[in-house]
Amino acid sequence: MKSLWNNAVSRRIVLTSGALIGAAQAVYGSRSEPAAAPSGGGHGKHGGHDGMITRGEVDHARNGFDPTDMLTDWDGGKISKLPDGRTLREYDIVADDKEIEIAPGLMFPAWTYNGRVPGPTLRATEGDRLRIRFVNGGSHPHSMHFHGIHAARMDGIPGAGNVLPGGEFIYEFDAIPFGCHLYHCHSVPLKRHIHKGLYGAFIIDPDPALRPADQAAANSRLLGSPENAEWQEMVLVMNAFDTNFDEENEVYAVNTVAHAYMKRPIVIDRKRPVRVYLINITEFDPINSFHLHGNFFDYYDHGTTLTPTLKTVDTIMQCQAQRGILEFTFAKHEPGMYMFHAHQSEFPELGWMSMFEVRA
Ligand SMILES: [Cu+2]
Repeated sequence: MKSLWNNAVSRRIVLTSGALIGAAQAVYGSRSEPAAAPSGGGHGKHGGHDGMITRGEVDHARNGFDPTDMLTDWDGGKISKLPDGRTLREYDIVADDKEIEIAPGLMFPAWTYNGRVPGPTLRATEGDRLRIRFVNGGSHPHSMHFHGIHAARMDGIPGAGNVLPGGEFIYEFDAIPFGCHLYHCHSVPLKRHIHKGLYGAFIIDPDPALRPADQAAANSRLLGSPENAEWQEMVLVMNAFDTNFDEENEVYAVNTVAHAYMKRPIVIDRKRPVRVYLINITEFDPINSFHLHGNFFDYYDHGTTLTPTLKTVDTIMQCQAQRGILEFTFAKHEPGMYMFHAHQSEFPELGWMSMFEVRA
């Protein structure tokens, strides 16, 4: 298997060659039908890109998750009040083995949180209490390691919240600091547990009452506030898949499905500002990046500040587990298709290329 796959040429053509996709199917024995013909409808506005993106359609219903829905399906958990008046958010997360389709006809034997890759986007407000009941329904030990502030015994590493198959563990800690964070499995070998799909976004909105000096900015970040409703928010998790286990990625994406937002561009109302929660969880490559066409953005590294850490940039680079918030507007642009993609030139060809469809 390795000799068939482990060179740059095979990585590059995997998404464009029906023969190689067929080979991938044979490797995994998961689908008998050939890769579908190019779709008609979705390509009409930018048919010139047909040669640049995957052919056919992924069966999102069978996957059980849809990249368009995943942009905004915040999970606030089950909410109640603690005796001290604070908000308690309770989550149930189950890890499982599950085959998912990451490009048309290309199945990947993933490990998932709640049946999806990335796992649910957990969203809370600064200072909330979080209680996450984690059940391991998979075939290997797993955990949930949160990037946040918590006790060592809640860290989700071997010896502290690592869960054997069939077992469970309750992680409990406060939602601090505010920002754009993530969680992932921290069982060993780590690179295998991450690249199989055990990760997700973890967003903590600032509490405006605690941020008097930056109240307007804090309000705009707080989900459910009138100020926040003005914004078009979305989460983009940059990920990749090693489909032949040679410790190199064959498929790159944001939110798992290669070229999903080329076929179904993300619609932007140009009158409203845009906020992207961007997270890099890509394994095997040291960095990933985000480049926006025809526009510039302000950037908040880790999302832990309310004033930008970088102003007026059009490209940002992230190592694994680095993340941040991008803010930009198309208010003065003419409507149209505005591309965004990784600026490592190989990644867009292998799936990490997307479109904003800016509408008047
Ligand atoms: Cu794991």
